[in-house]
Amino acid sequence: MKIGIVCYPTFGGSGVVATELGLGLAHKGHHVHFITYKRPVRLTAFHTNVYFHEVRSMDYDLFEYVPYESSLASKLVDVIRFEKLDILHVHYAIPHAAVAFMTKQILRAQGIEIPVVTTLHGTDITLVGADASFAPVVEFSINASDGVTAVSNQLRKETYETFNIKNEIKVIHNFIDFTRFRKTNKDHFRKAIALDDEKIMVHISNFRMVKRVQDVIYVFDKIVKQVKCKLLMIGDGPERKHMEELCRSLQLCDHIRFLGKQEAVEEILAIADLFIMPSENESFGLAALEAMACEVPVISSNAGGLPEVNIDGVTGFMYEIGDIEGMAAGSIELLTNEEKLTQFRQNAFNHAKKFDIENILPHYENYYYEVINNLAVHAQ
Ligand code: GMT
Repeated sequence: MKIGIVCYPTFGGSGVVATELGLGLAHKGHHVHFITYKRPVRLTAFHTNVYFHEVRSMDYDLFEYVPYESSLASKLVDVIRFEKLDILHVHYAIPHAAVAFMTKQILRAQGIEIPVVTTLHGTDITLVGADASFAPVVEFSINASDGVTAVSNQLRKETYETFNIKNEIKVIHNFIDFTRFRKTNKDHFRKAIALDDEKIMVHISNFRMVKRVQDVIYVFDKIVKQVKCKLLMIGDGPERKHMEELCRSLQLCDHIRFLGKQEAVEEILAIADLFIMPSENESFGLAALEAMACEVPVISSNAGGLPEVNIDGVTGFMYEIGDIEGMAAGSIELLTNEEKLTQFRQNAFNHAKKFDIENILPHYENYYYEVINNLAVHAQ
């Protein structure tokens, strides 16, 4: 197949999933065209069958906001026509599903029918999409897609609860590439970060409010009073400055390191003993799955789709949102019981295996064929 993929090219989960999916499909022989405003962060090396089309918007004094949607639609029309794409897969509904609709209409006027699949990732429904400034467009463009997928059962449910959706939404869980995410020996790195008798906790996020990063710090404040431990904070975003101030006021600076955005997160996960994700909302929690693939158990909230990833009492522990006492107690329990920690590490890895890209990728491939065939049948 010739597949077009539209996504955010940033460190965010939706862009990561879109890129890994495209690379996996290319590896299986499909031709994959990424169309976005910047090279996706995980699209680093040259790959046969992978193409990147950069969307450029013309700047003009009149534009207070550059109309990226128009530039993206124009680029899509061009790539779909000339590369003869079979299907267009857009990740994150805003604005990509609406742009896909516009593209579809323009191509239809030119006698070309392009099937569109929209994948819902989370905040495009739960946080941003539900806002009145986007909701009518999101609802319309989900209904106008030829196929719709959600990354968890919970996100599918919330989408039906939030909008008037007439389409069937198929759940295809996020996945992990075990050739990249696996436990490797990084002892030299561990020694540079922590003393031999210290444990290492890791948090990875975009430091937005929804991640409740302050809970990570408050939980760690309780842990460090009982366990020799370091905390690595990976990522960057609007809350980072506040979090650094909070660390200073709690006098935790000697124990916490902010490492900013990192590309090789698997190298950091390789030295971690515990991963923490106390989010207010999380449609899936890809960062938690990446940790589990590297044999790192997870302390998390029970928000959104997290119970589909982290199994309470097996791959880690799960608590109500904001339960700082509980999260600290669960962390201490694991960090002070080597036998239990080893068992949870193994359980985390075993559960992550269910999300192996090898198992999930065929679901997308089959779904593409189904959507293409349905459209062809209706066109007859
Ligand atoms: O977590 C974010 O804020 C980034 C966001 C994105 O769209 O890039 O992540 C969402 O999509 C990820 C990939 O499907 C999911 O693993 C995250 O759980 C989801 N984030 C939220 O629902 C808050």
